[in-house]
Amino acid sequence: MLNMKNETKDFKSGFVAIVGAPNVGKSTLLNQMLGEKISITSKKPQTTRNRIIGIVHRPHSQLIFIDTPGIHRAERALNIRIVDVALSALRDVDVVLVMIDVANPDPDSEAFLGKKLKKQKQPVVLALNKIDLVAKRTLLSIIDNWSKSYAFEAIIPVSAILGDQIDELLDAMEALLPESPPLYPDQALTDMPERFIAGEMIREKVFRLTGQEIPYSTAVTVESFSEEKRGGLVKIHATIHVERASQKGMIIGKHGTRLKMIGTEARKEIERMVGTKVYLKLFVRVHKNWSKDTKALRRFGY
Ligand SMILES: Nc1nc2c(ncn2[C@@H]2O[C@H](COP(=O)(O)OP(=O)(O)OP(=O)(O)O)[C@@H](O)[C@H]2O)c(=O)[nH]1
Ligand SMILES: [Mg+2]
Repeated sequence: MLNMKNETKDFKSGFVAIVGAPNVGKSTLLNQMLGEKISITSKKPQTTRNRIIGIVHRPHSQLIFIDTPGIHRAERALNIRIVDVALSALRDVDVVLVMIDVANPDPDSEAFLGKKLKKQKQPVVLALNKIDLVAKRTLLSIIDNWSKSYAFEAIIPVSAILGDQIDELLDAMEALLPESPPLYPDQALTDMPERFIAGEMIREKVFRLTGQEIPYSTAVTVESFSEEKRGGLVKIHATIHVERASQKGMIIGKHGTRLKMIGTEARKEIERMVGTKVYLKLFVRVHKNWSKDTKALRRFGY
């Protein structure tokens, strides 16, 4: 007889969309739940631009998370596109996890998101993130306010960065999943190719190591990603696209120092992911006003 252990009634599996305003800590939470970094993070809003899938395996459940771009009122073609990505992730999931930042309320984005949620039929869990930054009394009044605003299935205060209350949050979401055999193989962490994550890691370093408008004018494409059969070296050629010649100069920096820093930091992070040495070659190109050009957006993966 077949072994049906994981395929019977006592197993749950399903999709959870993580949504919220920019910068609330959605990607930090995903990485914390996975115990691995697959989604890039930074202090600056609008870091995430695609749907990022991460799979959490528990003894009686499998939770498939979709990290999404921060939802905000968007104007540029790129931003309209990324908000669309976030909203469309809401469509086919079993549970919605809304996250807010208790230390930095964003009433405008929260109101915008609230309107969208009213149309949702799925159960919604609220994670109040960054509790490490506020006093307990403040937190209690925030919980009180939010509990009056919507019929959440659960409200869980967490610290994504410290990992506080993450199990409680997972328990709350697990309880809402449908009974189902696992939808992904046992060890699967994500379904995104390493090539894509490598490009994201390069983009993260640009977000972290440059200022002003540069991060928002940057896209990264990976031209080649090849693994040598012997020696286990991974060779990557990638291009950093910017919108103006002056931005190219800022990315490269004096005597190439900034580009070197971006390359070194990205390489170390990619090495951790692939578990072998990496050779990373970066190019910088100007593609005028790409973030306003829908054709270019598609070419760059948005
Ligand atoms: N103090 C504190 N900082 C946090 C916590 N969670 C995330 N952060 C920080 O908040 C910033 C934003 O985190 P991200 O995970 O990139 O936020 P995000 O919601 O994915 O942002 P977008 O992708 O831009 O929408 C980073 O600097 C994180 O280190 C937390 O629990 N406590
Ligand atoms: Mg993010």
